[in-house]
Amino acid sequence: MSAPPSTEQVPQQSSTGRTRGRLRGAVAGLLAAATVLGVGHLVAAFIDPASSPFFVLGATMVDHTPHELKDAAIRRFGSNDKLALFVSMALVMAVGAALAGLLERRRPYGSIALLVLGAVTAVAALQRPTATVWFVLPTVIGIAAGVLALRMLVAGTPSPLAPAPAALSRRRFLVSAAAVGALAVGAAAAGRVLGARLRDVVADRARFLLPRTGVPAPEVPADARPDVPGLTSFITPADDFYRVDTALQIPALTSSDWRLRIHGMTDRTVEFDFDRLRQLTPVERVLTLTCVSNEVGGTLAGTARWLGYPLAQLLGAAGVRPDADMLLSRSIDGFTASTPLAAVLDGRDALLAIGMNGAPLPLAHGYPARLIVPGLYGYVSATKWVVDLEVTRFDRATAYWTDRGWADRAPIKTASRIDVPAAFATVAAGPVTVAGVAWAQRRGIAGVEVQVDDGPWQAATLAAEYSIDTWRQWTWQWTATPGTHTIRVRAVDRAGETQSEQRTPPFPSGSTGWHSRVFTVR
Ligand SMILES: Nc1nc2c(c(=O)[nH]1)N[C@H]1C(S)=C(S)[C@@H](COP(=O)(O)O)O[C@H]1N2
Ligand SMILES: [Mo]
Repeated sequence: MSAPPSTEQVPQQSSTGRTRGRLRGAVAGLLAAATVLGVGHLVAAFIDPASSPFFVLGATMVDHTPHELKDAAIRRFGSNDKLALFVSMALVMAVGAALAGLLERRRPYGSIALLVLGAVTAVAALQRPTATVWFVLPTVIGIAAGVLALRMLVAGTPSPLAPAPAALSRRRFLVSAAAVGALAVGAAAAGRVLGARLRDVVADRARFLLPRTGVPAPEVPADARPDVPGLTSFITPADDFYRVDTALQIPALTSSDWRLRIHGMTDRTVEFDFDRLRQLTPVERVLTLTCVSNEVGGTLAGTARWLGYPLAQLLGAAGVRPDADMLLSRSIDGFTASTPLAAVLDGRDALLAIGMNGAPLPLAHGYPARLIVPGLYGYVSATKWVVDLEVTRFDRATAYWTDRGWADRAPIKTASRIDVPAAFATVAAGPVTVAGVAWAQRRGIAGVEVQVDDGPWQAATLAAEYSIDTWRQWTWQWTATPGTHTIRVRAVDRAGETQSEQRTPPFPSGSTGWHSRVFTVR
């Protein structure tokens, strides 16, 4: 006698059971993703921190971000652009992981998704500038651990295919989930401890003795820095100095590991280490550095007292061949910049900088050595963590940002900015001090003019000029009348050129346009 098919034999899930199953699926997915990242991070500590799957994905995204997005990110998040990237990556991954966990309950789609992600990450890992074949290992081991964790946890999750009796009890699921979670967090933490190279570099920097300069930079005289509250300070403290780079982790390079190789179209290849550098006398120069991504009125410019070795002298040791026209500098993290050789050899203060404002370079600003070339935007000149200088030609080589469409030749454009009063400030009618900075490195600022609403342009008072390679402060006394007013500023450089009125975006060679601010006067 055969029993009639009975609905009783197909276990039905209650709706709370279904919800619980979904919740467990999502948790399993999240924990599996955490396992991939944690285990990957731990394995990476033995290879290279840059081979950690999370960093590989992040760095790959940074390198392939269209410049519009990069500019938007810098505009919106400033130097927090990396934090913003990490947070958005983490959010996308979390959603993806939860979905993978949900799918895994029916078919191993979640595991397949993890394997695909692993393959993509492994390929991306091999493309990293410092990659060796070992770079795939953190991803491979991380993904293997993640798939195991997912299979194990999902086996304990009620689903239409593995209904309640086959599923792990709630208690056993919680225990396994906690175990996987602890494994992921523990692995990530161990990875951090083992990957403490950065701490070694912090200690190395703390011990680093700046050589004495034979040629200290002149003090900034009082008449070059008017005493106006809110006006940008003439020398930018290192902590306030804008930071722009593609490095998700600050490259960890100690002064004893550091070498600078100079080669290419030279008479000989030479290598400098700090012992060899210490036989030379560094100079000190106050120079204003500017980022090409700076918007009109933006703050991606800063002035510091740089201690360094004249690049022309270092290149002289290698002997530059006359048909070369580019200096291709390379950072330990693979970033490159193409600098016109003429700018390095024409007598300006192009430096291999090792000190900033009387201290070794901060890690984020290139410790232990970087380039500074007055008059050129940072992306074509200011390579941080620099380890290699190749003398070459523009018709043979390109660099990180020029590969992405930015201009080959990028002299800094004349710019001016209103700092005081603050944007949208309300000020009392009567005398008001308006003040700001202007820069035109290599040419120098000859004048700054201010316009209220559509009135005539009026000359601002220029503070003393420190040098043509630094910004210049200006003030203007305004007799403010009640109402809403727009104040505009423009600079004239020593070549006689007035700053361009036309508003253009930073891409591909730097923004142009006059800065204006609106104030309410009561
Ligand atoms: N290694 C490395 N060096 C780099 C960059 C980079 O991405 N990587 N960015 C350049 C750019 S675009 C600028 S504007 C300056 C910024 O230097 P700062 O961060 O010290 O202000 O560094 C330059 N040097
Ligand atoms: Mo830049």
